[in-house]
Parts: sequence; C-alpha cells; structure tokens
Amino acid sequence: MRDYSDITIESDDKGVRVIRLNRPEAHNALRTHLLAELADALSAAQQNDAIGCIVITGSETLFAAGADIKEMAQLDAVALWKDQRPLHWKSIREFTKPVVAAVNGYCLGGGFELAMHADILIAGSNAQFGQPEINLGIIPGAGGTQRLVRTVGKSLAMKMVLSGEFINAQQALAAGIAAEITQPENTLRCAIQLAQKIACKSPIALRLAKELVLKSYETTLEQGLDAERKSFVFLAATDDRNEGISAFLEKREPRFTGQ
Ligand code: DAK
Repeated sequence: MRDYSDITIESDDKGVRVIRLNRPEAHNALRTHLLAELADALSAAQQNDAIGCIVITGSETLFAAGADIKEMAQLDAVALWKDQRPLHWKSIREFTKPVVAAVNGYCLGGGFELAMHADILIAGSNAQFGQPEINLGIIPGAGGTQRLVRTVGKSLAMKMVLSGEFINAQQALAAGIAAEITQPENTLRCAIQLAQKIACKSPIALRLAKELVLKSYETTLEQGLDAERKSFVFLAATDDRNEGISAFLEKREPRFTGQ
C-alpha cells in the first residue's frame, strides 16, 4: 500500500476497501494533494481484482467542507489554467467499480460533489449538505451545477446553488441524495455492510450495471434500453452468469470469478 497523508486506506477480506478523508485540522478540505491521493488510491483499487466495492468516508462528525479555500486563495487565473484538480476529478469520475459514500456532518461544496460521485450515499442523521460556493463569489466546480439538478430537480438545486443554504439528512433522503439515514456512529458500518453485499456479486455485471445507470443521464430512453439489451446479451457469454443461475438452481451461494 502506498504512503498517503491526506487519506487513509483499509481493506477487509470481503472485497471492500474504505478510503477515509483525513485532514481533520482543515475540515477535510479537498486540497490538490488530497485529490491526487484519492485518484491514485482509486487507480490502485481499479487494478486490484480483490476489491469489489469502495466506501468513501470522513469521520463521525464531518465528511468534507469543500475545496481548500486557503489553497484556492493562492490560485490566480494562470495557476487555475494549469490546475491539476480537473484531472483528478476525471479519474474519480471514471472509476468503474461501485462506490458507497458514508457521510456524517458537513458535506459541502467539493465535498458534496465528491459524495455525489459515489453511486450510493448513506447519511448520518447529523449530515448537512450544501453548495455554499456562491458565498465566496464562485460557483460549484466539480459538477455540482449538473449532478445536483439531475438528482433533486431544478427548484431545490437552484435554491441550494443560488442561496448557499444547507439541507439536512432528512431533506437529503426525501430529495433522493441519500439512500438511507442512520445514526452517525453507524454510518460507516452500514455503508460497509452494503458494500460487502455488493462486492460479492459478479464484477462484470456490477460494472455494466453501474455504467448503464450512469448512462441514463446522457442518453435517450431508446438508446439506454438498446445499450441495456446488448449488455444483457453479452453477460450470457460469461462464466459468472452461468454460475449465478446454476447456484440458484442448486440452492447454494454463487462463487463469482469475474470471468
Ligand atoms: N477550506 C480550507 N479550510 C477550511 C475549509 C475549507 N473549505 N472549511 C473549514 N476550514 C478550516 C477553517 O479555516 C478552520 O481552520 P483554522 O482557522 O482553525 O485554521 C477549520 O477548518 C475549522 O473551521 P471553522 O472554524 O470554520 O469551523 P466551524 O465548525 O465554525 O464551521 C463550516 C464549519 C464548514 C460551516 C465552515 O468551516 C465553513 O463554512 N467552511 C467553508 C465551507 C465552504 O464554503 N465550502 C465550499 C468551498 S469552495 C473545482 C472543483 C471543486 C471546487 C472548485 C473548483 N475545479 C475542478 C476547478 C469546489 C469549490 C468549493 O468547494
């Protein structure tokens, strides 16, 4: 395992790797170095067949307060032009394995955008979500203007992006941002349990399922259905599909191999 300073990594024997944001002194602000480590950790997980699902989390009281404002203050237009952060965000965006976000406390700005890159979000009852960039005279920079509206609809997205107001865990659940709410001390455990349930499925089917659900943001229904049908046919050529069906018929647990 590589040596990281801004994140920590922990893996279990059930195919789950937990990536924890670890800059408590700066409310886990996503400085460039942290994003680079995160992109690197995801790239390592991508290449490791033993990892089936990732959990991204912060602490019991805080997910992340956004981009590092102190770092941003140093960046003029030329520095922003050469900014490496969009490349790291691209790596995060293109990660193909399932990602569960376990979110407690503040989940703001770039932190919220990171959580929205996850496929499933489990929120602690103390979670607060917001896009407060407008208070700094800027706008969301990692997809907040695009992903939020696709999840919660125009009116709530506009309210959050234009006013900078936060919403709580209950509101996030009602708006479809969170899949589940739990007590803050249980958020990570809950996310890991879900990730373990996911990690033991067929990695090929998982990858296609994730890709197709995300594709629905970008395609017409007809194109999406076509892609789904072709993927469905493709899966019939895999060992995992035969194993899944055989296991069901033989009343045993499947053992997927990713072949
Ligand atoms: N950056 C740097 N430091 C931060 C920080 C942040 N985002 N948030 C908090 N801190 C630091 C504080 O400065 C303080 O440090 P010290 O003064 O002790 O050294 C420490 O963390 C504790 O913060 P507070 O004292 O403020 O704690 P409170 O509990 O009173 O308040 C708070 C918590 C989260 C409400 C407050 O800290 C706050 O409002 N933080 C800023 C939230 C925010 O505005 N977030 C949006 C940042 S802009 C891009 C991609 C993404 C983005 C931009 C471009 N590209 C790819 C181009 C994203 C932009 C953003 O996220």
